Amino acid sequence: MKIAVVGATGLVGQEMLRVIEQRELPFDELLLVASERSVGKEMTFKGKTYKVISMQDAIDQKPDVALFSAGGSTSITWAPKFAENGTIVIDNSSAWRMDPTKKLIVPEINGGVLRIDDRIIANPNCSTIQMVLALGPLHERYTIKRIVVSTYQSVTGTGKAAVDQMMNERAGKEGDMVYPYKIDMNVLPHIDVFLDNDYTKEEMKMVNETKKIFGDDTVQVTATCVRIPTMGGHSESVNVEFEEEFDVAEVKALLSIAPGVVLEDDPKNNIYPMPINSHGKDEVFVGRIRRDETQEKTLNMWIVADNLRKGAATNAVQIAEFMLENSLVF
Ligand code: 2RA
Repeated sequence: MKIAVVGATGLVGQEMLRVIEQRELPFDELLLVASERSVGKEMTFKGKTYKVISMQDAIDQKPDVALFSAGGSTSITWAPKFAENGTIVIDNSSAWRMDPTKKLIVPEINGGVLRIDDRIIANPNCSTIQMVLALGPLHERYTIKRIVVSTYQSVTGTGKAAVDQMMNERAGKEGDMVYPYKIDMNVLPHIDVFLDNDYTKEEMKMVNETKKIFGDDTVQVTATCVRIPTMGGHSESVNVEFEEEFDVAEVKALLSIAPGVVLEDDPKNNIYPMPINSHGKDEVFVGRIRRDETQEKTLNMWIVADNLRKGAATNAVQIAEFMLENSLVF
């Protein structure tokens, strides 16, 4: 199988390469693709040196699968060109996520909708992926009525320049400002741009993508997405109301066997998920599970995952794995 990683020089692109290596995604040939300014740059992968090539060169080599993390406008322009050539594009940008003709996939939740003729497949937003992975089994068992989620998102979600801003501020150094305000020793209730309804694009991604992945428009979601000065992953405080009554012990039992989920829930011994522990891991960590004592059929929980791993690179590679395992790549 010939694989292309498009956006190979970016934070997520480099994480995709790490995940490909660690999960031993089988390939015969690897193409590293980036913007014109990076063409010719050398990168080492599994002890072999590769030269970064251009989009058109990659298209001409007809990769079987192209893992994209190059931004929405680049994907809009180039993904169809790869797809027309027979390449399966798995795109990490928001460009195709709400396109009714494209699938939005978390393999453990809705991988079964994938078909052999799918050519552009959308990878959901990181904050959506970790939430639906944890809530999927509970939706199946108790039917979710409403989700209220507050997120605490790592600066790595913005990219390297944001990490640099935080670290410069922490070191008392001057540097470029990615955010409208200081991020270190601060929090910003502002991720992506504000829309006419006074929610941010990030918050509406969680609303709309959750419905699409669950295939259920009746699931009501409201979100507040916050940037915090941390690395290692995104954290989410989730309040979820079900149609049916539940038993907390059964909820924990369901989560303890849910694919891709790790239960870390022993508050009496200070055991709960934290981004410092999720960093570099592919699982979604769930804890602080407790009944909402103010409302019937309602649960509180805490969900943490590395936004560059399961939130982006790993989920994209797992979509490729799913396609391979189910003979959907030819
Ligand atoms: C963020 N989810 O955290 C967005 C994009 N990665 O900034």
